[in-house]
Amino acid sequence: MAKKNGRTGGNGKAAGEVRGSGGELHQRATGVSLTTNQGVPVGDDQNSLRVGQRGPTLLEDFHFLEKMTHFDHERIPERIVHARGSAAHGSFTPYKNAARYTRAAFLQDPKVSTPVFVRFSTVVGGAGSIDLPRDVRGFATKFYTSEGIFDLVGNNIPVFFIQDALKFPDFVHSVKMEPDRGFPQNASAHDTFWDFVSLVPESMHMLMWVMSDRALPRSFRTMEGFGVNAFRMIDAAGDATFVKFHWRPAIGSASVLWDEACKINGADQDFHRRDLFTAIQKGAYPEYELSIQAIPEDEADDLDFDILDPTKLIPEELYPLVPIGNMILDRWPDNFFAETEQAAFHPGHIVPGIEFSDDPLLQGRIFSYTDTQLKRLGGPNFHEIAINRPKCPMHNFQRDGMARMEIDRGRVSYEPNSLSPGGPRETPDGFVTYPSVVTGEKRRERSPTFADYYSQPRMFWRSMTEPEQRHIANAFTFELSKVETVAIRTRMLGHLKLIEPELHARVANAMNMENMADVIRPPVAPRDDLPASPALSILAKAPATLVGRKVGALIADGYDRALLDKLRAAVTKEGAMFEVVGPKIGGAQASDGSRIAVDHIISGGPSVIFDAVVVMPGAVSIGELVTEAAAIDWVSDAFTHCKVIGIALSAQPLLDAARVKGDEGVIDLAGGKGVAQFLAVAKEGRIWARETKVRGPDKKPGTAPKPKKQVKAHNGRSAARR
Ligand code: HDE
Repeated sequence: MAKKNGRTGGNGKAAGEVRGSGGELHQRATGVSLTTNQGVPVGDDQNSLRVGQRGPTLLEDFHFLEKMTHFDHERIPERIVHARGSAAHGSFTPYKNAARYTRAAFLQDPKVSTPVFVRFSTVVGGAGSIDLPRDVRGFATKFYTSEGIFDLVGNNIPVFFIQDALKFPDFVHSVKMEPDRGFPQNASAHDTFWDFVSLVPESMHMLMWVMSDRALPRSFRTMEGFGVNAFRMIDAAGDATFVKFHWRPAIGSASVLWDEACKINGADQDFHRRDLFTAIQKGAYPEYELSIQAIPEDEADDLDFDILDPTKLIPEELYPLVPIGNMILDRWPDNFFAETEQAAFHPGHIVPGIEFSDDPLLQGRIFSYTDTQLKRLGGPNFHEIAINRPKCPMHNFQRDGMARMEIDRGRVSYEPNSLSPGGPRETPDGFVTYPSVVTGEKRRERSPTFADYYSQPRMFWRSMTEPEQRHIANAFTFELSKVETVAIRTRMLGHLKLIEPELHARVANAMNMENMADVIRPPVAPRDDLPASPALSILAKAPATLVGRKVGALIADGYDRALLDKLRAAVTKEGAMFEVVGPKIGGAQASDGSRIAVDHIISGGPSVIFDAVVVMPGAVSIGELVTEAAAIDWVSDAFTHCKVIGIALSAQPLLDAARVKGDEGVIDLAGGKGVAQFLAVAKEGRIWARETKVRGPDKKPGTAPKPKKQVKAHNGRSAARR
């Protein structure tokens, strides 16, 4: 066969080009042979083996059979939940010795870091679905500790829908696409989901979270994480403490608005994946602090709610977070499939010093994850896949099975044995289960301590700032308006009435379904005395910062180059990213004659992908821009999404076309202090006062606190014992 390198010009042949027998153009020789998976050099990768030139293909074409079989199996079954995920490598370093709580080796020495692999995910949609549906996010961390793998398989919401693992298949079936029609993909706004949850009142607390801004994170980098279930930590003396795990993002939490999410999904359906990738690429490494809430075993019974009930949380104001260490994610996986897709997380992967509680959801999870891996990863050897392999020594007598990688040596594959003197043995300081005492009759019964379904949802509502309450009411309205069965809507209205009359009133009013709520009798009357927990609000504790955020500037011919340079420098100095948007990808010409390329064209970089924006077209191009729908949308979306907008004088006609009214968030960049003022206001986040003017009919003056102001907090641990 010819080995010459060929180049085409149009559809013709370049001079000296040689085609192979399949008509393909040959590439430059590399000295590396293409082989089969058995290492056999392949002579022809263009033509299958057939009888003559036009006859049937032969079954003996082992190269074809191998290649096609491999291809046919290139996709493994996606995860039944959490199918769409994005992951990164990094490391975890404890702040100090946590021996007070646990003997876990990776939590003892601040000089020793532990490698981690973190996978973030949506829950409901398939692997190719959008990044910004209204949904819970998974936050699963694999710690490769010196004593084995510890998987902290958490979510970005601290409670869950159900109390018993037996109900998980029902819950997931209800929220996934409906089986007869195959839609909706990745949306809870449909009848079967609301039918199920409205019949299962334990889901009310989680519904409040899922209807809140928590379900629309701005980025994986601005998302909290929670272990949800109670675990135990065991110290060197064998004493136990109940713990709840919390991750806090270093740059603070942030979310997007629903309308923004809908538009982002259109503009960039890989929004979160791209954001994580880009941040790591640019060295803006995502960072999270790991904390625990530590509840001594003898105090657990005095809590208002059962520590084993995963639909309840323990307010931080009662048991403050104890910071344990810091995690930095600094490396994108080399191969998405090999690592992100094949990663097998499991809440049952624990290390000495960390143990389970009897939470009935957690107990069921311990079975489900192994079972899932067997199916997804094809057999019992998934621990041998590179991403799942422990980074400490691993020896036992398990053998064989599908896709065994290890070539086990010797005649001994059992224990005890005397024929393998150097073989693995039990170690006295290995894992020994904490001897908690369990008594009782065998029963299928829920503990009455799990029965208060409405008090914590009410506490959650009362802990929100006014914009957050507005978003919750709007989300219920949106979702229930998508429910076709009226009886499901009226049932849900009955629950909302029990959670908080004000919430019910807003939703019923927005749906024009007042006085239609079902009467629902709660097994335990909702409490009215739980103090608000400000820690539950994103806005009440939002830091004033631009670190890790993204500012976009809309330019066009005639823009002010000096202003753009000044902005870029100032924004970058704040730790934010700066991107430029213009009518043509090749760039725009500044008033001083210089030209820079832009990062996005206007329709390709809509303002929804930025946290704050600048509108600075030139006088010469403004006439064209005001007739360009994408440019008008760019500005009007930024305004209705309550973003801070910096403007150059030349922008006014475009602002008029976008019907932007001046307010405290529309900032004139002219003058020496313009840029500094823009940054100062942008750090504060969105202009919430604008929201009720441009969106949302259901704002009612209520008792809700304002963002940034302290709401009435728990007044100490004694509150737990009332
Ligand atoms: Fe999971 N969950 N889950 N889950 N879960 C899975 O395991 C399950 C629950 C969570 O990035 C599955 O490998 C049951 C709570 C995350 O790969 C499956 C119950 C929390 C991920 C499974 C729960 C989670 C999963 C599907 C109720 C937060 C993705 C694929 C009893 C604390 C991990 C897989 C990754 C994945 C079962 C409830 C978090 C089916 C039975 C509560 C982050 O085994």
